[in-house]
Amino acid sequence: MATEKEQELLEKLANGVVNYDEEAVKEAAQEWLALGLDPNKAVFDGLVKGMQECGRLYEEQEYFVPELLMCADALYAGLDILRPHMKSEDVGVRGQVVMGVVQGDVHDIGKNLVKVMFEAAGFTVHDLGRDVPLEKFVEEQLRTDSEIVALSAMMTTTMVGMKNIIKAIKEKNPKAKIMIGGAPVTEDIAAKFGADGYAKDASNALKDAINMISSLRDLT
Ligand code: B12
Repeated sequence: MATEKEQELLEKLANGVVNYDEEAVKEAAQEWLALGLDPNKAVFDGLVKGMQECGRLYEEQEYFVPELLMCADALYAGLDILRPHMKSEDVGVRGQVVMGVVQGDVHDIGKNLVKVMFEAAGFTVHDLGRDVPLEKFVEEQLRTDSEIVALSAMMTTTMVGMKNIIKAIKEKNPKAKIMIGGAPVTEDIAAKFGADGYAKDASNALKDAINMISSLRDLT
């Protein structure tokens, strides 16, 4: 249960994102850390909650793209402060992951949160950024010999591109494990596209990645 102070700061973080008030977000993030509270909670129960509300306002046509861009800036201002303090328990497994948002899609907040979780657990992340062409994923997996490729898509239109990326990677390296995610992606879609895994959020993504790497190491 969050204390009254925690609740107040979580609301300040969420409202700061919704009202694209970078200063309020920064203040709340700093105060949160000064109190020695868990930064993961501030990110997921504060910043991300605020962004979910922005999505609702966009759907109701109260917000448009310019507002969403400012909300994203406010979220990133908070994440910049909290990220260096985010920690995860020692998960005992480490690996390399190629990560990116698929071609045509610039929604990178979710991907960056998955990255934060992976890095906190000691994984090496080769981040290709957003709007990444198919062949970049294939090249980077081969170049780095990463065990996992993590693909993110936030639009139904761009999600379909994942199928071709999965096929191309598997052709070049059948051993590479591919996990996909993003709001429109489901377990069913992941199975249909031939992915090895799907997770609905960043902490489940990390759990899946640990399982995938453990299973690969059991094979060798
Ligand atoms: C913020 C936002 C934007 C910002 C993005 C800023 C940025 N730097 O990311 C901007 C303003 C740029 C934007 C633009 C557009 N957007 Co927009 N946007 C959103 C919004 C409101 C929030 C997305 C978000 O950040 N959520 C918060 C994060 C934390 O959640 P998440 O991304 O889902 O990530 C979590 C999980 O999905 C998972 N995950 C994510 N990736 C991965 C990867 C792996 C491997 C795994 C395992 C898990 C995983 O873990 C994450 C953390 O827990 C959504 C609304 C919504 N309901 O999602 C619309 C939304 C995604 N956008 C939409 C649209 C239509 C657009 C535009 C086309 C609008 C326009 N007319 O121009 C453009 C497209 C630009 C492009 N080519 O990509 C639609 C997509 C509709 C659809 N089904 O296809 C949505 C759903 C809004 C809506 N209801 O219509 N958008």
